[in-house]
Amino acid sequence: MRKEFKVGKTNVRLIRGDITNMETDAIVNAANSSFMGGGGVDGAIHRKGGPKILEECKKIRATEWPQGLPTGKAIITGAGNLKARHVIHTVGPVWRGGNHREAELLVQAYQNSLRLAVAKGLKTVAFPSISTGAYGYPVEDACHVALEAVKEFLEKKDSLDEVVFVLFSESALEVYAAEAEEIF
Ligand code: AR6
Repeated sequence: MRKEFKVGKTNVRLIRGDITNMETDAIVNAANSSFMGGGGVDGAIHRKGGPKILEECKKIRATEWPQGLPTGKAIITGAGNLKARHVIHTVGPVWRGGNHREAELLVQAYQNSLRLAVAKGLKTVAFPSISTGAYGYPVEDACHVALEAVKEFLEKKDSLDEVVFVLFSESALEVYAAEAEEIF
């Protein structure tokens, strides 16, 4: 199955891996609204990236988002000890059956992350499968929303070189790859 696609000038790639090993300009963190760390990808990023990331998050929390980061929004910090240059922290929706604006909020999480990357002049961005772990979004539904959101964004803005989806399991990679064949 194909794992590489093109939208305008931008490559969209699907790989299996650990997002903390990526050397992209930014990796995206599937955070929660406190953006003070947690489990899953969030835990892995803060563990491996070291305390600098949390320090920056605390400053942004104190100044810009004292009530926490709303679902669908994104912020950017450095990446501490990681090989990536930046971490974009976004909050995906908690799955509550599908009739609570989950899809719309998941689109916002992807597109606001990409918007921030473009605004900072970044060229390569890696995403995990947002919301499909602790937040319970079924991966078959989430991958459709994620790939459509990225495609829609890239059709309007062509300044990124590459968007990579880093899937943690072979099964998630297969689900994403099958859906990508339909979408791209
Ligand atoms: N690299 C790539 N993907 C990963 C990694 C990794 N190192 N680790 C896990 N995944 P989750 P969510 C996959 O739970 O559902 C946190 O506690 C994982 O298999 O990390 O958006 C936050 O603080 C799954 O497919 O994020 C929030 O409270 C996907 O990443 C909450 O979880 C997302 O799983 C956010 O939940």
